[in-house]
Amino acid sequence: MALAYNPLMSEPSTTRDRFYVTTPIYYVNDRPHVGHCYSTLLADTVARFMRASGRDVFFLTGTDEHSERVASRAAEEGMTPIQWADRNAGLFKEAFAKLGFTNDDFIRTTESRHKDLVTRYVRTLLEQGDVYLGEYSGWWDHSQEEYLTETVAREHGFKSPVTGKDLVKRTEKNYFFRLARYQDRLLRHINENPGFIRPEARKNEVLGRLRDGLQDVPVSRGGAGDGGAAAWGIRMPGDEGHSIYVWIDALFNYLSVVDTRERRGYWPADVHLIAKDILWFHAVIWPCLLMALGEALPKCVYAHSFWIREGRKMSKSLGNFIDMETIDAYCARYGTDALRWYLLTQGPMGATDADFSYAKFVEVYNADLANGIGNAASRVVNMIHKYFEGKCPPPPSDSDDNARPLPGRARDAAFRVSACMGENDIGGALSAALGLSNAVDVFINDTTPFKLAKDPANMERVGHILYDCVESIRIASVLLSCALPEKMGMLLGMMGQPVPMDDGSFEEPMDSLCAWGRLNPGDAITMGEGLFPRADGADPEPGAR
Ligand code: ME8
Repeated sequence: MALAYNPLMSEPSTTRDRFYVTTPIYYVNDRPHVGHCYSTLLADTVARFMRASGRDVFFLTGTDEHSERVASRAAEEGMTPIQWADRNAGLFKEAFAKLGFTNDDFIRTTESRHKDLVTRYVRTLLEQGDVYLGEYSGWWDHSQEEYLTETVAREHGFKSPVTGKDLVKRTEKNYFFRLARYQDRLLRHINENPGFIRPEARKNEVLGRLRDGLQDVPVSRGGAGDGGAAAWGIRMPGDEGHSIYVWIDALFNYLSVVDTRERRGYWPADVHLIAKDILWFHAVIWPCLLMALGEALPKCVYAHSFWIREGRKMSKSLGNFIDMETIDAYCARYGTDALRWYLLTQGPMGATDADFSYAKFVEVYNADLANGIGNAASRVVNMIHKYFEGKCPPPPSDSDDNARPLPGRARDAAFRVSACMGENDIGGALSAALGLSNAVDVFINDTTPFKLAKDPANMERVGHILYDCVESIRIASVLLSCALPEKMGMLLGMMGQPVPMDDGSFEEPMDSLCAWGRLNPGDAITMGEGLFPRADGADPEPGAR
């Protein structure tokens, strides 16, 4: 097929192993909220970790702009669609920049670099006969901009399964993609690649629906004489009366952005991070489109669940979204890292929804951060100041000594963090990293250096204990830096160690940073401010109105 990238031209040189992570591109009909921030945070954390591990990372997010709802909202606001899209895309960019996200690009589907390639992909599909003109009649879910089959519509009482709004019976002359043609190949791919759709529950859901068989799907809009919608969208090649259906346009972003000479090597994506609401498009329609174009398939589609609020779905009508004002208020009071930690460790990765709760936030903040890594670090640094004038004491000679549990714990933690991250198990990775700092606390309680130090004859032993502690804190900080970049950067700085750069990478790959014994006797360990001051749950919720 005619791709923008010409493989005969010289390959851009990069010898590092590539890693490509994406988020959904978000509709610009509305403002960003915690759900959008969450998916993008997951991608940011994975991207930072992979960069720190020495991978050549490309992290993509962006906005999906050719939606009918953008055109209608813009009209309500007395703006043109692009004015409305500009305004809201700006809000997404601003929100993501404030949260320190390290996306390498931000695609807006109204940009010509995307539109030109989408036109080219669809033209190829038309020329190959994978897209054809036909007539479609189905149940249109206006709130989700998708057609539902008769069975699904009936199952949900002819209401949108997502928003509960009425479905409308609609007939259109449309261009169709021959989805049915790819059913067997898709099924084989899912069965042969157990990691393709994650988590397991979502894979089973897709397999269940595939048992009903696939029907061809419309890929254009406008055949119903719906001039307004067709006018806001990418033209169907060779047919001015139709525009390309917003979902097809949007899915292609993952490919169009890297379909350039410099970036081609990033394809296929390592992981598309999405939520369960858009699983079908990503796990079924997208891979079939890619197969039709002769492209490699993404290695993993990971669909997390939803953030909910007090047990209820967040929605505009309930007005219970955790919006950017609330997010900003949490960050202002506790720091961005604290919010990152709460979302990452308590969020809806896996198959169950997660409730956003202030009480839980305070509990987790105090347990993991204030009394966890924060307290372990300050205990160790304070003792090094009290007993060793702020200089790293000498280590014992044998790191395999059975009385020294920490070197082994640090090795295991580094291994587990890496293994979990490779499986998109961010929660598992962070709990392994935090486990190392908890092990420091336990070791201090067991060995009681503060008691031993009362007798000057014990100072060598106290030094040995504190060496293992500070070295473990150093390694835990490296491992936690993808989740807590600011605070772990401060902590590493206090130990005179390399700090993560703005994109999360270090000057050296993580493997060598996590090797035991980088701190040398005599290295200055400075006292910093408390990293995570205790939170008081009696304070009103940040941003409460
Ligand atoms: O669906 N909890 O855009 P969208 C967790 N443009 N994540 C949530 C969430 C919640 N309560 N609400 C939203 C679209 N999200 C299309 C995508 S991709 C080619 C096109 C996140 O603005 C989650 O990632 O409705 C979900 O999949 C996405 O926002 C939907 O964003």
